[in-house]
Amino acid sequence: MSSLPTGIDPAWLPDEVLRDVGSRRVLVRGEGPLADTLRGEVAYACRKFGGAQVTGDASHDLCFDLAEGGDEGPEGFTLERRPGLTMVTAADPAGLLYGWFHVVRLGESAFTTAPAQTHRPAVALRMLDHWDNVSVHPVMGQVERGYAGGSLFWQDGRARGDMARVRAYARLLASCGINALSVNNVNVGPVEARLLTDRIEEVAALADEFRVYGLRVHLCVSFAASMLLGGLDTADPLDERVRAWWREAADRVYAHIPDFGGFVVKADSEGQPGPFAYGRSHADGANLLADALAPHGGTVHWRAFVYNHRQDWRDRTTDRARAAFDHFAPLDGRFRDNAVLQVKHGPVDFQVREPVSPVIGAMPRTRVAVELQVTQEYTGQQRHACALAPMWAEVLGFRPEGEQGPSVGELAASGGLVAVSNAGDDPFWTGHPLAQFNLYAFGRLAWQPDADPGRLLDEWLESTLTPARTDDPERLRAGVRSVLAGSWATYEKYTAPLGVGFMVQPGHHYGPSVDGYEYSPWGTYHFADRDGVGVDRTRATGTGYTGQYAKPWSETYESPETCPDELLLFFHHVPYGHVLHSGKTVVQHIYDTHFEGVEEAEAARELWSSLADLVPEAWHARVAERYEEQVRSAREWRDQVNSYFLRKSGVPDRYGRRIH
Ligand code: GCV
Repeated sequence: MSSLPTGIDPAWLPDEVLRDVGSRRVLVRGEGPLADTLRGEVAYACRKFGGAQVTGDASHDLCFDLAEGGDEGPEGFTLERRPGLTMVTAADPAGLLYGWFHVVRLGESAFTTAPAQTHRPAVALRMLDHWDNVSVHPVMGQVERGYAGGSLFWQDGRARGDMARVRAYARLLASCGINALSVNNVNVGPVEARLLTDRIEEVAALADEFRVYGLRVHLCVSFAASMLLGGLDTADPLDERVRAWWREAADRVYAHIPDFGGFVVKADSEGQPGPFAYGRSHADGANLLADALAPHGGTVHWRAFVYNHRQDWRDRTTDRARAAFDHFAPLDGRFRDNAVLQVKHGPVDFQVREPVSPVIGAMPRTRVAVELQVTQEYTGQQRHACALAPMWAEVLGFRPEGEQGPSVGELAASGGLVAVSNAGDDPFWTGHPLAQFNLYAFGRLAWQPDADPGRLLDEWLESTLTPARTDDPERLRAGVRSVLAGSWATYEKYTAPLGVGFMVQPGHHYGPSVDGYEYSPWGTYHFADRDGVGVDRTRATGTGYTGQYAKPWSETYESPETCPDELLLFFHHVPYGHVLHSGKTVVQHIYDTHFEGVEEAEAARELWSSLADLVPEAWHARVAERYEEQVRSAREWRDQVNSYFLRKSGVPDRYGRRIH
């Protein structure tokens, strides 16, 4: 552990959080790279705060030790707090390292007497996907859907080589529980494809940095690599030459990176090549790569984001929400053990409100990973404050088979929890400093999917806004808590209503354009006319999508009487006068929430400005500037959405407020 590169925000690990552990006498037992990392952490903390790292039999008040026969399992640890001695024991050094970060979070209370507690990650694979391009993409830039500057790994077609920054990132990720990441975009361009072959050393150099904090590196690969890089005339997954090519490719990767995690693949999706070109199934495609990785212990993450992005908007029989289930559910049981189907949490595309994807509960014989989006593509692009932990907690707590069945968090244990990262080379890591919470919360929820998002917010506030950074931590934390806690709900209020989705400007997806995607080929429509709005996805009269759910949800969603208000327009086309469970009509709900959302954004901006004397200046200025933009944008959303529905419906606002 060394100091952070100058000018880089320490996020939730300012030195101050090491005070309570760094003033102790600390003993670390255990061998290997992760135990060495832990020793480096201890040495750094003790140097800063006057403690000592001791060896052998020397007296100590904090001890990290490997223990055989415990029930912690991989990466787990037991914490025992007795008078005068706090002990962390684990079956492996990774567990000790996670135990260290836990003790750091506890601070002084790690040294009070308490019953022993064992902590285990509920999900074995806790992964971040970087949509980073090696070369700057002409439309998408360096990081696709990135709102935090350039890539931490790549610049101008080359490895960036800023290893101090990469190491600091690895440390932040490990401290919140993340143990894997992919380092290039799922849309694999011709330059990026070569990371698999002649540029594998660049990936190996990153893997060296991440390994010391317990993270395994994965790579996105092109399904057509055997043609692009191997000179074959086919990528047919059943062709023996293709299979041999992938085996050799995997062997070469492992010769450079012995603990390589595996491949991530976007196939037959938004222009990426895939097995359909050869009349093969996605199980054939995934198994080809799984077989190549199997001898080395690697895994293929095969994305289920497969749909027709060249749809004719006039064609009412095609429903993008249905696509993943229609393609993949019939393949249940046909994937290898080291193939994981990676499913976006909602059926469309990371909207502010979607139902949970029916694929997640429909494939009991397939390992499923659930994919979330930490980067805020559709939730304000890190110009708006939008804390996503409450949304993710809802998703992870959803039970596809009703109360008796497993939750999404439990189902994800088979394949993992994965999220698209929001970090880049911005000095605050995440563009909007408050978006650091989203990164932190993802890691903590991946470790414990049923964690309370409010508690995670407090945890993050305590470690980020320490007394060294502010004169009044309590007031500051209370202020930031109040601007963040309801920020997802606020964002939802002033954007697309009642689960209908999109209404964003095409291409970059920022700001309102109610009909922006209405006559496009992307399959994202709201069907507003003079009488009503929403997508009929019922079995009775619509696309039949509700039938992809098990009971009780297939019934709950089928009827507007039982469908939850917040998802009404996702499942139903209803008249503007339809009365919600809240007692309001749909159109009045639209007007009210849009006025409220702007008022809430304005109130958050005022609250933030009242904290000016308490927040480090650079932080304050960056967030203040973002709140100006958030309020401007929220008003634009309000006025466009409200005007649109007033003009379509002719129904006036019952309170006579000005709608343009
Ligand atoms: C990486 C959405 C985004 C794309 C992204 C895609 C995906 O369509 O807008 O930028 O591509 O999802 O998840 O593959």
